[in-house]
Amino acid sequence: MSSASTGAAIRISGEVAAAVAGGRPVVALESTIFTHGLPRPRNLEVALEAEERLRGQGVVPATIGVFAGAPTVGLSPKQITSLANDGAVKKLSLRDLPLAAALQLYGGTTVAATAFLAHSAGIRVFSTGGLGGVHHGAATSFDESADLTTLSRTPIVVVSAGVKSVLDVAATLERFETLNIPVVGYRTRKYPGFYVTDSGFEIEYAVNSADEMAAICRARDDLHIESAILLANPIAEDKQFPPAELDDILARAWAQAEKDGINGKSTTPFLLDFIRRASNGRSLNVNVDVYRSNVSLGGEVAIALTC
Ligand code: PSU
Ligand code: MN
Repeated sequence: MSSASTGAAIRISGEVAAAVAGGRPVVALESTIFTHGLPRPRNLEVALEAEERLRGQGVVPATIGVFAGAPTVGLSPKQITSLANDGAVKKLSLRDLPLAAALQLYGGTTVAATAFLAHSAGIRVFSTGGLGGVHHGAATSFDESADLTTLSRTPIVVVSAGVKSVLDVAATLERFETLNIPVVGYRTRKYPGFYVTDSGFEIEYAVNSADEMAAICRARDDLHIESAILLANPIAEDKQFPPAELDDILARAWAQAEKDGINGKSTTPFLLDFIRRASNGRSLNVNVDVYRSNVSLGGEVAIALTC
């Protein structure tokens, strides 16, 4: 049986392809963070600033998303602008990529889809804000992000500030263990809670430098282990969201989500938006600070991997 090609190939920008081929540092960036995670117009500023930040470090940014059906590694500033301003753009996880390709859709890619595309393009480091994980009530709702299973078979380094406390952090850490996904703290053994410095859970290992992280990454590759390594980078204590206030907002966010019957891929954007509104936008500033710090650290790790 023969089959015609669908042409659903991954499109890699010339700049990213040349940097990967030349062994120069590249950091992948996701797009759901700016299509669904942050409100307009701040989303576009944050997306473009992340790229500039990396360039300032001598690192090539590779913002990843789906443009007119094409999974694209290294979106142009014009493409980023158009996705950031498009209210109808889709949130695309890994399972959605074939549908998006065949239907010529436009979308922001989640951590799962972005990690898959980055690794396919030969990129070794990916910076994001917070990872998806296990939602509260998952024992009955089965709501666990596809980020988890995808990262279990995608050998890349992912820099994040942990998972947001909107999630069940304890259950998420257990799933990392089951899925052979190591978690390494950056200068801490307290797992960060995205908006807050410390989620209240300990992790076993910490590194003090990007070089140490690069050594772990090389060892993983030498062993041909397929899973991602998570580098957990906490927000500075003086920049975190007040923890007690966050707990109160979260309780209200969950109650509202349940009342409104929110489920599936809408859950994470709903909760983030609720927190932003309930905090009069203060959570947004924390979100942006966290992301900037992860982007810079990802740049350092990418550089360390090329040395
Ligand atoms: N964390 C953020 N902002 C986001 C997300 C996570 O700080 O926008 C996005 C990421 O793209 C992540 C996705 O992969 O939410 C997880 O969605 P879900 O829970 O539906 O898998
Ligand atoms: Mn989900």
